Amino acid sequence: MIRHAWTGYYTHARGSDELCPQSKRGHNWTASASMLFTPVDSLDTLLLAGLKTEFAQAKALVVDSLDFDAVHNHVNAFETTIRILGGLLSGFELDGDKALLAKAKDLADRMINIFNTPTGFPNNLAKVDDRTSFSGSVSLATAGTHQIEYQYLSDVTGDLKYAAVALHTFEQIHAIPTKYPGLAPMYLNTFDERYSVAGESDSYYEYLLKLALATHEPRYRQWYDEASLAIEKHLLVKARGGKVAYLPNKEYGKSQNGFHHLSCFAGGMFALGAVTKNDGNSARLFEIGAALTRTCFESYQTAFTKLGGEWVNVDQDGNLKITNHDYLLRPEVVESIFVLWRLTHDQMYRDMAWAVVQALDKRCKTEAGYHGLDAHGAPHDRQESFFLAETLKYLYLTFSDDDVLPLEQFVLNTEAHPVSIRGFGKRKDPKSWVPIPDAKGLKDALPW
Ligand code: DMJ
Repeated sequence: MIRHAWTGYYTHARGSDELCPQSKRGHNWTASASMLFTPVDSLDTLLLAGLKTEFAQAKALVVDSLDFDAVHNHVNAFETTIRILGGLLSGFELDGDKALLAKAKDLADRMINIFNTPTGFPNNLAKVDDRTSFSGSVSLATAGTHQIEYQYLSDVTGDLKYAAVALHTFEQIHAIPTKYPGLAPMYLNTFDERYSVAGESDSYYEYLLKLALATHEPRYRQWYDEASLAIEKHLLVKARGGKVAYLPNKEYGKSQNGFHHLSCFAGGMFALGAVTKNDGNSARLFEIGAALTRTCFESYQTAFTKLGGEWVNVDQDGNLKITNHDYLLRPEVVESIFVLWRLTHDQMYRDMAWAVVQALDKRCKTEAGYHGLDAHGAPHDRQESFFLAETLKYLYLTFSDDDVLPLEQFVLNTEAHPVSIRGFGKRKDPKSWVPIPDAKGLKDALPW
């Protein structure tokens, strides 16, 4: 499946951001130039899957053709960090080629001004050609999803400024007023009492946990622990005697009556958070992760395509009903299935993943790659770059031996790009770690 998706891109859309697998042409995110979203997002997947020829094709495109000076339109800073910066860094981590690190550093140097704002919350529209940026409303996810990448970049370059800008943002988020301590509101500059672990919020919580795991810094662990307990207390809804569990948004004190596909990553997050901390909450939080994962998979089983559903309603008896059937090749459900497989080795999770594999092949495969589905099960003519970065990687890893990518040694960013935990891989040597200052030290270390 990985080879088929890549070859379709390489044959019909080489040099573009993404493949349109029905019309067999390329699609770019901006009018001026491609940022090679698919090749960058695919590097580590091709490497982990042992597809050497395809990896060489992707890497040659990235090293020879990725030209940030040619991108004259504003790009989404969050997407650029998680997909392009994250993809370049994990390519460097796994392959070791310093050309990939040099590209990553160049990109971060072009983007770093997004953090130079009065609030410390980054602008979310950046121009990588002239290094300017601006912002509309700032969501929790767009502010709180740069920290893994920028902190890693500090450790592998020895330059504190990258960690300083992103971790200063974490301090600013942690300091804002909140109705529910432990949770941060969905939008940071228009405080309006909306709380979520789905779109616009999701990866902030993921990055608290993964930054704590990657750096062993106790304060991020404490913030994550507070957040996970607050999610349990204020957002989690259970039904059918606890068999069904889901995470609706809470807006002005009222929970929605269902969940978004994007919230389904949280099954894996809760389980990973629980096994990496041993206290009186761990067993309960692990079970929440397992229940969230089972519920998200059950939603797939209710779909006539056996896939997806952007939105799932849950009635009072805990019955699931997909009310938005669009399926965009998203990864969150197989992400949690993969993490639960790794942490339990319960065959049930491989069976779930296999059902998804079969549905993808039946419903989404074309001659040229894989497409998403619209609400009627008809093709949505786009092979999103996260299909190769995440969906296929999580499925591949679910059927691989654990040592292909040990979770004790790597954290995966929110686009499934692995970087080493301190003590392993490119961060093996403690002498190379750039010490992380306290809140005041981070402010003092800002490069402006
Ligand atoms: C991906 O780009 C990332 O997983 C992100 O965190 C959320 N949205 C998409 C996939 O659905």
